[in-house]
Amino acid sequence: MSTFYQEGPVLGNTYESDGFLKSCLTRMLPGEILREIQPHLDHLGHRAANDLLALARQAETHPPVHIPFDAWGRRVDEIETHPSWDLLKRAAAEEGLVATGYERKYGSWSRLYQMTLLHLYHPSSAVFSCPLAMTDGTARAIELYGDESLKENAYANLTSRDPDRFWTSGQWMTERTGGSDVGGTSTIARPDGQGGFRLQGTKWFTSATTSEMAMTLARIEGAPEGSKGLSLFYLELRDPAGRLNQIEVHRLKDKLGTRALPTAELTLHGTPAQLVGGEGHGVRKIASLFNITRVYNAVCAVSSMGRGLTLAKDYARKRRAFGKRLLDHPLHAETLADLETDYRICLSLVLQVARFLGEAETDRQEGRADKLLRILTPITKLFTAKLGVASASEVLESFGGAGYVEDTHLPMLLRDGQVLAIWEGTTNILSLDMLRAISKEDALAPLVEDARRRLGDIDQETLAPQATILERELDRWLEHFQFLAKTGREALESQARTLAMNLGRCYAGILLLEHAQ
Ligand code: MFK
Ligand code: FAD
Repeated sequence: MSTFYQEGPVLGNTYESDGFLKSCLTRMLPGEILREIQPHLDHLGHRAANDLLALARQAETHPPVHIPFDAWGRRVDEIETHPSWDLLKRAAAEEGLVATGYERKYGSWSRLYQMTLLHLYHPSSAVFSCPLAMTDGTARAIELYGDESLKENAYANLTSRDPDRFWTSGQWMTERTGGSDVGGTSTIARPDGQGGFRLQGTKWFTSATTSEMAMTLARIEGAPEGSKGLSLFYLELRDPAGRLNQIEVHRLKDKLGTRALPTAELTLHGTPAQLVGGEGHGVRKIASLFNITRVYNAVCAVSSMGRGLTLAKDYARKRRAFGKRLLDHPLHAETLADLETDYRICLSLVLQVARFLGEAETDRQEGRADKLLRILTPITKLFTAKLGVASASEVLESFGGAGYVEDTHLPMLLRDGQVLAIWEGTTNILSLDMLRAISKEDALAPLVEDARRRLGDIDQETLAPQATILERELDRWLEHFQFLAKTGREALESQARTLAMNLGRCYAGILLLEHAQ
């Protein structure tokens, strides 16, 4: 009888062990800021491999439960989550996952710091990063469109570091008629006669349904059809006594992944709500929210890639086949090297987007960062999500059969990775959003200029061949785009995904080359 038992992969401090992340931050951040924030990154990297990881595993194995009625038949619609889910929320507040982006202690660098925290937190969070994303996006929407009372109350709670005060927010856009085509929203808002509104309608996907508040879209009675007739609303889920505010929860979704995250179908039966940013143009206003969640989505996709890669590399040092370690087989080593390249390409891209986000919000570049962020957000979201799914699949395969077995916690990487390409805008919808950013915001020229400037700055002695390849790729991309644009809208739309993926790969390649010098 064999006495052999395979050693599994072991996770160490996820900041300390990520040499590429550290070298990117050293390159991008002013030295004094990096010195100041490094202990925090190190601390969170430690937690990600220890207590947070344990909490995330508990939350995954104890998914939320919907309790429609109490013992006496009263409708209560409780959603019970495991205590570990609540502890992940407390940890997020204590570590300033949202607050860091709004305190702006490091000015335009604050977002890069915050997104690095998210990068460390997400893979050990059982996707508590989802409510955090919507919380952050909501804080931004309130900052831009909210009145003083929203800023003093909801905003202060959403950006708090105090776990007893910290609120999370939902983002309720999707109805049964369509999550992409939100213009078909049929939720109606009726004035309540006291300056507020009452909402009536059904929302088909509402994640983080245990949040304290949500931002949603509804049509004020009599407003025109289509998306411009929609308005943006703020609502609180519960009254002061803790009862749901005329919200009926039908059921929780039975999902492929994100199992700890409660995602409900619900109906608003006259739920009190407050108009945000005036009547109409709700989609344009809620875009300030979903453009933030799309950045979160990208950071989380990349951080999961990093987690899978770390585990696969550790395992390849421990597992033996045909007389040597997996790592010593040239083909397995090459497979891991490809995963590493994809991780580095994607990490370079998301860190740069975080940088542009910080610049755009602190407005140091007179609109330049705004345009770069506008076009790079959909590209980065779709590109990292697609590479993330492919990477997770390869990571599972690199463990052989163990990668397919639930108690290794590896299948979760693939199940949770898949959703990142669906929610917050599918790949096609984001490809079309890239076209929208080009046609409406004139955002292509600044991106091409930025790419050419970076190529021009690359060290010609050592990296000239790679720079030339990328320059040609960029030229070819522009030719392709101009040809399609001349051919007509249908041709351009049909190729939008190819265009977005290729531009993402080319720009990210340029960023990676910059890091290589
Ligand atoms: C762990 C990871 C964290 C992530 C957590 C996620 C959890 C939440 C899960 C969710 O999925 S929440 C729901 C997410 N839903 C979406 O993202 C919707 C996807 N569909 C789209 O994005 C459609 O393209 C869109 C709804 C925007 C189409 O709407 P329209 O109204 O048919 O398009 P139109 O007329 O082009 O745009 C209306 C206005 O919005 C225009 O402005 P104007 O009023 O000034 O003309 C657009 O310019 C503006 N707009 C649209 N997209 C924009 C934008 N502005 C800025 N940025 C954008 N991306
Ligand atoms: P559809 O819009 O019907 O799309 C179906 C397919 O058609 C997609 O492949 C899409 O790319 C394609 N398509 C659509 N239009 C076009 C076009 N013009 N050109 C080319 N292709 C097109 N939503 C919320 O509002 N709040 C939440 O909290 C939330 N949580 C979610 C949690 C999970 C786990 C999941 C899976 C979804 C969640 N969603 C949430 C919903 C999510 O945002 C939508 O599922 C998503 O936006 C897609 O909408 P849909 O499902 O209606 O698909």
